[in-house]
Formats: sequence, structure tokens, C-alpha cells
Amino acid sequence: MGAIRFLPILLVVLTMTICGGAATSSTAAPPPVTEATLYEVAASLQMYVDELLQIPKLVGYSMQNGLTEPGNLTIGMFEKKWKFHPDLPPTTVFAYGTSAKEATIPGPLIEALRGVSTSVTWENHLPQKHIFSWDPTLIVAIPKNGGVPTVVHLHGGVHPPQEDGNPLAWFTSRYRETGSSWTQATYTYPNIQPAGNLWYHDHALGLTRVNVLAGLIGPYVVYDPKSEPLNLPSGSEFDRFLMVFDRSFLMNGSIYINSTGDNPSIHPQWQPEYFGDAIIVNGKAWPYLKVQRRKYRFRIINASNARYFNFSLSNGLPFVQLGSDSSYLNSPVQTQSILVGPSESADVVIDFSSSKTDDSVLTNSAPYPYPSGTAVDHLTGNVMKFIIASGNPSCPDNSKIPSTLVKHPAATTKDAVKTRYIALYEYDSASGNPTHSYINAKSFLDPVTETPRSGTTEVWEVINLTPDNHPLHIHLATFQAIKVQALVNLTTFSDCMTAKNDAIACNVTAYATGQLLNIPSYEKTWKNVVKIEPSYQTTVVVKFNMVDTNTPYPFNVTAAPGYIYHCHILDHEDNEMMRPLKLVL
Ligand SMILES: *[C@@H]1O[C@H](CO)[C@@H](O)[C@H](O)[C@H]1NC(C)=O
Ligand SMILES: *[C@@H]1O[C@H](CO)[C@@H](O)[C@H](O)[C@H]1NC(C)=O
Ligand SMILES: *[C@@H]1O[C@H](CO)[C@@H](O)[C@H](O)[C@H]1NC(C)=O
Ligand SMILES: *[C@@H]1O[C@H](CO)[C@@H](O)[C@H](O)[C@H]1NC(C)=O
Ligand SMILES: *[C@@H]1O[C@H](CO)[C@@H](O)[C@H](O)[C@H]1NC(C)=O
Ligand SMILES: *[C@@H]1O[C@H](CO)[C@@H](O)[C@H](O)[C@H]1NC(C)=O
Ligand SMILES: *[C@@H]1O[C@H](CO)[C@@H](O)[C@H](O)[C@H]1NC(C)=O
Ligand SMILES: *[C@@H]1O[C@H](CO)[C@@H](O)[C@H](O)[C@H]1NC(C)=O
Ligand SMILES: [Cu+2]
Repeated sequence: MGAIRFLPILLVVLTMTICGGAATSSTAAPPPVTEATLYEVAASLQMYVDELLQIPKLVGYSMQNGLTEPGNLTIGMFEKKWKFHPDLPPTTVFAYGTSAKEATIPGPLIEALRGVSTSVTWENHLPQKHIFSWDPTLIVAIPKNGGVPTVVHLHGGVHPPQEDGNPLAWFTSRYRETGSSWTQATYTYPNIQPAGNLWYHDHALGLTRVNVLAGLIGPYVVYDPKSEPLNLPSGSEFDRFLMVFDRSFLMNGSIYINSTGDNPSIHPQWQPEYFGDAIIVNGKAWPYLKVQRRKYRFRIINASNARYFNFSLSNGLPFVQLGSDSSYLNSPVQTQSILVGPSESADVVIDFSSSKTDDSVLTNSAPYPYPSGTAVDHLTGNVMKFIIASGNPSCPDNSKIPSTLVKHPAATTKDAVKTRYIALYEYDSASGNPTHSYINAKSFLDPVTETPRSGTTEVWEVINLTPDNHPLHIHLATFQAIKVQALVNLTTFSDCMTAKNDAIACNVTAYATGQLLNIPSYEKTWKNVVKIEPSYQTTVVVKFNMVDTNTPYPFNVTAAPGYIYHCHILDHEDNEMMRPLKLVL
């Protein structure tokens, strides 16, 4: 999907005016939307004027007589107006919250305790009509009586299939219409997994990209005071979630998504990848945060539809990475830059006490599409600014980064009971534009083929025959890449795969013999997203059991509607880079 979406250098003289003077009449057609005008709107926003939003919290457990008890929450989805920047008119969004007034982008942080369940009743209060156009030619939820189909998935959560937010378990306002797999309004998350960072977001069939684009995302954390490292920077000032995504805006503040497909005669609206010109952190365009000269913990979640981020700090300060996705690393890793794909997260500490400057910009250098697309410029190359106080912190910094964090078992193929080949294909029209992508040449609705035994470990050889990197995400299970090796004589191999869709018949071991790629040490833990390089075979150890103890999941994993795995570029996931996953006993 190598289409270059906009001109990196704009020499266009823009003639937009906000009010249009006396010439404006109610019948005047709105000015045409072009890449240049969208870019200009983003470029007109001054960076670092809004302070970073403190995400509101909801406690997902209750305290009774000094004991922790399960918690019950009700969280709705509301249409409301949101200010992404003081100079941008209010934007109509969809947001999660306990009421329309309280709803925020991102939605509230749900704080859970390991071993104490959190029940959430997810309510849809959205209007009859979506704020974006969507594509009825995809495999998509289409309610007969209007409304916006939604369903919530807790990304990184270990929970029974009925609570997973299957794309076919969608529902509209007041559950008036529901998808074929819908069973219940309340999801109970058991929170039995080790401490880590999760997030919730919409997952409705064929609508995930537009529902998430509208704002349906929020963070979730599992704390485990019994076994997680303590003494790290803590408290809402020094330990923060940063949810980062990109959006394009029209002059009137509306979020822009191109609703002319790249193959309009096949899919009138669907485009292969959404990229926006403005970088949003916690619901504000390019915010700032005043920090003290001390350590801070940031749990960074990439909630973009398709944009990868390669973060670094402008004044050269390093990150000390503690975790990747929902898992801690066994030991902290110091790094100058961190590459995060869509839906990946990075848990880091930044120590501002050693800063030689009074500010530091969090920057991004990842080309888009990643890895071989357009270079970032000063808009998408900047994320947020830290303004560093002079002098010592007002309170002493007693936080410490321990030399070891957890003792999760290492990934090894020795544990594997089965090897599967997972091939990623992109299909193009005669004009060379992508029409859809499949995993193993199969539609999402084709019968399930991945049926691992609960409690086992498998090896998945993931073969990327497309030109793009894909963030592969698995529900319930965790996995990690242990080898990333280039495919030689790619055309011959690819032609064989296109004809046979059979890696063994196509003799993959003879082709997966090229250059080896380094796997960064900050990704060597049990992740829920693995980035899959184009033209490489990625060997992934997949664990269908509890991360820390290697024991089977303590609930019925075989129940309907099962789980799924998919590419987390939402535009790909909505156009069939997604397959069912059914565990068996
Ligand atoms: C914003 O502008 C677009 C394009 O001109 C128009 O389609 C849309 O209705 C406007 N939205 C609002 C809320 O005015
Ligand atoms: C929207 O997509 C169409 C089809 O790919 C393209 O021709 C048009 O330039 C795009 N518009 C913008 C503003 O990017
Ligand atoms: C929370 O919900 C559970 C199950 O839905 C119920 O058993 C429990 O009594 C509720 N607890 C509170 C404090 O309302
Ligand atoms: C990320 O950016 C840094 C420098 O800013 C560069 O050294 C590194 O190679 C980049 N990483 C990737 C994976 O592109
Ligand atoms: C952010 O997530 C999007 C979609 O899940 C992905 O395409 C993108 O590469 C990610 N960016 C970073 C920096 O991780
Ligand atoms: C790849 O191509 C080279 C050069 O044509 C050839 O020597 C080699 O046998 C080929 N390898 C495979 C696995 O087809
Ligand atoms: C597969 O490749 C291996 C190694 O190059 C070769 O020995 C073997 O004959 C090939 N098998 C087929 C069916 O092509
Ligand atoms: C688990 O779920 C399956 C499928 O719904 C059902 O047939 C089976 O009886 C359940 N097992 C237990 C132990 O509840
Ligand atoms: Cu993809």
C-alpha cells in the first residue's frame, strides 16, 4: 500500500477563509477538500499550547471492610463536541464516559487489581447516523433500523470468549439491534493476568476504523501490588498514560476521512490506510507537559489507525523501557528510540534530572506507510513537548528502577507442539490499488482453521507477501518474535504461494534463508502485537496459556464465539485481514 498521500512540501498558496466575508451564502458550495487544505489546517495550529490532559480515572474494584471486592462500572458511548486545540472549532466525536458530559477522548482510565474482577456494562448512546461515511461493500455490520453498531474489545485482556468483544457481537443504541454473536451487555474481566497496560476500543465488524477514528478508545491498567516492581515513579502526576494518534481536520473542526475509495467501483469508500496531519496526545493536538527534574513513567499507547511512531527525545535523553504491550520486560532496557506500531504500547521511564536543556520534544521519525513510505515533516515529526523546570524537584524523587522487573519464562520453540504457516496477502485491482487483504487467502467469514489446544505453545511462521509492515494482533494469547528472516527469490516464491497458498508445497524453508533482522531487546517479552516485516518470514512463539505460570486459562476458552487474530492497521482489519481463532481442549 505504497500510495503517497500528500505532498511533503507545499508550495500551494491557499485561499481559504474561515468566514468568507460577505460573499458567503448558505447556497455556496464548500471549498473542495484537498490534501493541501488539510495540511494547511493542521499547520495553522500552534504546537504546545494545550497542557496534556489528565485522563479521568474509574476504579474497577470496590473496598469493603478493608477487603477488595469486584467492581461494577457502566460506561457509555456518546456523541459530543471535543476541543482538540484552542484554535480549532469544536469537533463532533464519539467518546466513552459515564455520561455525555463526563465523556473524554481518550475515555476514562479503568484501574483494575489482579485477581479482582471488573464488570463493565457497555452502553451505546450514539445517534442514528455515523459521523463518518463507511463502506457497505465490506463485510460489515449493517443494522436494519439505523444506529451505529459498536462492540468493545479489551486489548490485551485475558478473559472468556463471551467478554471478548467479537466483531459479530455488535449492538446499536439500547441494544435495539445486535449482531449474530451478541450475548450480553455486561462484560466481566477477571483481571487474572500479570500487571500490565491494556486499552479498550471499538471492534465492530467492518467499522472498527471509523469508530476508533471517531474517538472510541480508552486505557485500562492491571495493577498487582503483590508481584509488580514497586518504587517506580507513581501517582497521577508522575505515572501517566499517553494515548497517541493522528487525525486530519477540516477548517470547521470536523475530522476528515477520505470517503472516496481508491477503487471506487469495488469499494466506494474504503481506503487502504488512514493518515492524519496532526498528532494528538490524550485528545489534544501537540500538547505540552511541565515536568520536574526527576523520573516520570509514561505508558505510551499508539492508538493510530495506521501510523507507526519511532519516538525519540530532541535533547538526547534516553528512555528506560519497562514493558511492551501488556507485559513487563524481565529487565529494563535503555534505548534512544522506540518503534511502536498501531496498537502497540511502550511503558517507559524518562529521567529529566539529567537534562541539559529546559525543554525536550518527543519526536517521531517513522515514514508512512511504514517502513518505506513518505518521510515525516515538522507536523507529524513532533508529538509533544516536555517543559523542564529549573532546579531540583519540589519533592525528593525516591523512585527507583530495579535491575530486574519480572521473571516471565523465555520464548523457545522447544515448548511448541505445532507449527502453523500464516501467510499475509494483499490483492490489487488492475489499476494497482489494493482492494483487500487476506490471511492465508481466506475471508474472515470462512470456517475457522486456527484451533490451538488450550494450555499449549505453538510456532507461527508468519510470511508477509505484501509490501507493508503489519502489526499482527492476537486476542487472549501472547506471543513474541524470535527470528525475522528475509525471503529470497521473492517473486518465484510469491507466485507459488499465490497459486497454491501452501507454504510447505512451496518449499518455504528453502526461501526463508535471507538476511536476519535484529529484534530489539525492548520487544523481548510476551506481546500482543508483533510487527511483521514485508518480504520476511517472522518466526513467532505463541503461548495459549498464562504468561507467568505456563498454566492453562482458568475459564472455558472453548465457548462461542471464540477469539480472533488480525492486523491492527484498522483499515486492513476492516477489509479482511482478520481470522477467527478457536481454542480446543
Ligand atoms: C464541515 O465542513 C464539511 C465540508 O465542507 C461539511 O461537509 C460538514 O458538514 C461541516 N461540518 C460541520 C459540523 O459544520
Ligand atoms: C481521496 O481519495 C481519492 C481516491 O483515491 C483521491 O483521488 C483524492 O485525491 C483523495 N482526496 C484527498 C483530499 O486526499
Ligand atoms: C457487581 O456485579 C456482579 C455481577 O454482575 C454482582 O454479583 C455484584 O453483586 C455487583 N456488585 C456490586 C457492589 O454492585
Ligand atoms: C528510529 O529513529 C532513530 C533515530 O531517531 C534511528 O536511529 C532508528 O534507526 C530508527 N528506528 C527504526 C526502527 O527505524
Ligand atoms: C500505531 O498504531 C497504528 C495502528 O494500530 C499502527 O499502524 C502504527 O504503526 C502505530 N504507530 C506506532 C508508533 O506504534
Ligand atoms: C534463488 O535464485 C538463485 C539465482 O537465480 C538460485 O541460484 C537459487 O537456487 C534460488 N533459490 C531458490 C530457493 O529458489
Ligand atoms: C526444497 O528445498 C530444498 C533446499 O533447497 C531442496 O533440497 C528440496 O529438494 C526442495 N524441495 C522441493 C519439493 O522443491
Ligand atoms: C465450554 O463451552 C463449550 C462450548 O460452549 C461447552 O460445550 C462446554 O460444555 C463448556 N464446558 C464447560 C466445562 O463449561
Ligand atoms: Cu495490515
